[in-house]
Amino acid sequence: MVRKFVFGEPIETEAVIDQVGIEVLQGGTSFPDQWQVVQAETLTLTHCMEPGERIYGLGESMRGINKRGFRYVSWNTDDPIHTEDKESLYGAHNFLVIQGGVCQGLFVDDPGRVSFDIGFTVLDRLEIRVDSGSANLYVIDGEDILDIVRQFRRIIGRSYIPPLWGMGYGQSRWSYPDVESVREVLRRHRENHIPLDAIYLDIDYMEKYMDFTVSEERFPEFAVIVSEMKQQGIHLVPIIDAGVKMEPGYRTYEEGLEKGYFCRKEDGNELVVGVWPGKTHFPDVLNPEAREWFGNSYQPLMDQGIDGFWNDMNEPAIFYTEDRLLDTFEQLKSFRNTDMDLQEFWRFVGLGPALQNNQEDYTLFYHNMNGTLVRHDRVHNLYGYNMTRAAGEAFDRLRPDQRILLFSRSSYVGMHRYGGIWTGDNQSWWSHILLSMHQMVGLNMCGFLFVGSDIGGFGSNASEDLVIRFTEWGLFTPLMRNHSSLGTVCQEGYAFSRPEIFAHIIGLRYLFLPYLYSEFMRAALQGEMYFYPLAFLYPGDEMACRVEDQLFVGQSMMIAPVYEQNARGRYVYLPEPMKLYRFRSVHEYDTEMLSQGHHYVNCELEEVLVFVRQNGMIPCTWFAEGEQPVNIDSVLKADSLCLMCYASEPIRYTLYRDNGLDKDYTAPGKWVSIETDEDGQVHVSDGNTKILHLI
Ligand code: MIG
Repeated sequence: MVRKFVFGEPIETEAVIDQVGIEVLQGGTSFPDQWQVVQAETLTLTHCMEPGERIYGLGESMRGINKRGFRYVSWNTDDPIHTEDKESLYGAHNFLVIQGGVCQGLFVDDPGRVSFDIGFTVLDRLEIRVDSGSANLYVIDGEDILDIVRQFRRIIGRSYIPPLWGMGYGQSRWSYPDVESVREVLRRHRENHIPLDAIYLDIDYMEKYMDFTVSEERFPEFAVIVSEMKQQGIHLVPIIDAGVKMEPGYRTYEEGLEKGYFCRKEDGNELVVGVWPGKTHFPDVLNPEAREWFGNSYQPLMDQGIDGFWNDMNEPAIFYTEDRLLDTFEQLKSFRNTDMDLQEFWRFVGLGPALQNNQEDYTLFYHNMNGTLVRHDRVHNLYGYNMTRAAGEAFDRLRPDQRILLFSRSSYVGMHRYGGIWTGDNQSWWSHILLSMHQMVGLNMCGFLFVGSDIGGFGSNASEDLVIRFTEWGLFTPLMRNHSSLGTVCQEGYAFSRPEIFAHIIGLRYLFLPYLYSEFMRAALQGEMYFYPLAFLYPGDEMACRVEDQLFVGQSMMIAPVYEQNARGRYVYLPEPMKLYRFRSVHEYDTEMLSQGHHYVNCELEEVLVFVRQNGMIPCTWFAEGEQPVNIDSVLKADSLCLMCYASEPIRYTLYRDNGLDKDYTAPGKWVSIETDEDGQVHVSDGNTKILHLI
């Protein structure tokens, strides 16, 4: 049951799109009594948490899967240092579920600043503060957490589905700045038998960082390059930044200016922001007309054969504004006659850093929302969402039958309908493998299924073993992309001493893909999770509820990645007996039966652990002896499957199979039923699929 409580004068975010069956109530009245509500200038909700209550959700945020014990602030921020004290990252996902005493979901739909103090200031107190004082609060009651998630997902609409090649392995780097370096990335992957489907183009492919342009010098005849890559099974995926360069003669700039589609200040002038291209304007993607226009700007690249994009800097990130810079010059003057005391010193050195993402800058400009001017800080968390929506809606208009790859850095609930996200600038730190595992759960809960983190870590120098372990986790994330920053060591699989390890473990992605894709589609079409924490599947098992470093991928497969330096194994907890597969390549593995309870399992650097649940079945691509996957075609062309199974009785699995390109997701014939009978024989409902082996 979903109830909507309206407080103050909420802003319509279009996060919730299906209002059918939702009871609408005015704020305050009959609000569930486990909450205390205070409505003054801000709106505050307080709940006293029982010792056994766990709080799940909040999408992309720091810390554990159970969010108890910290304060989180929804305020989309470009902050590349994800240490555990950070309250805000790139997204605002104000959905949480209380599990334990009560079982209740709550979505705080407000695009301004919202904070969640979950036992941080006071151990057992959960306090939610909505700064604007207005919000639509959706309260969801259900049988259990999965039921609540399903109801929430129904009202926010179906998740974005990428083309299947977008679930292949992608290699990225800031930057592969010219066609030669792109060709080399491809060549070295193929030489080392590391499968690859996509190469990402970071900002240097553009002409002077101007969106929708391509450098003639570094990528001459771009369309020819794109098609040359396609012929070799590679998709090029360019980045698009939020800021549009102020450059006379540049079409996007001239058009946006002429039509009044850029964000303006109170004085009517466009806000001038310094980002990568120098002086830029922000397209007003909250204005439906401007959004349509900005979306159409992707077309020229699509006409050159591009079928995937990633949207960056859309918090929106501000290096500095013209206004702040002038103000800083003024303040600098006051240091002329300084007596050089320490207060002065701190004030002085603080002037530079205060330029970046300055909160005041977010109060300087306005959005035209259906004729009403709304100051940016009131709707800050909607920017990345609507930039990506601009693209997503344009793709639906321009290429109605084709799936286009799309993911974004910044987001809000609702953006999950248009694209996926990556978790931004993580670091080559061991702790960030675990962080990524934690983030996936909260993200899945609010519909973000096509998600992943920069494999190997974006910032800092990566070591070979770290990238290997990171990849062993990343091969289960729907978006599987290795990406790293300018100025750090190269971290492509071939850049290290043992490229064969990368070939083997990345190959496993293509081995498991029939199952991973199927679970992805089930999650998208039925409002399910893709990654489940153990607590969601075994809520009655107290020990299972405590586990935060193992996840289920779908309901048949449990994973327990190794995320510690020098570890050659780890402890796992099994809520029920399982069959462990320890993989070294698509051909090499051993198995072990494990009982319910705690175990220490070995896992060498080049090994990947997969646990199959009782009566679970995991359909995999069948690779003949000596055959190694090259790209997604190796999966699509294979008409045979092998099954990882753990069953003592007949079992059944429904597998989603299609060409990975069309958008008629629910057309008949896409779900294939695979059954085993009493004699261990396998039956498939679709004549084209052969099952070769039970493994
Ligand atoms: O200010 O385009 O998160 O993935 O490589 C940095 C350069 C801008 C931030 C993105 C990162 C990307 C980088 N960008």
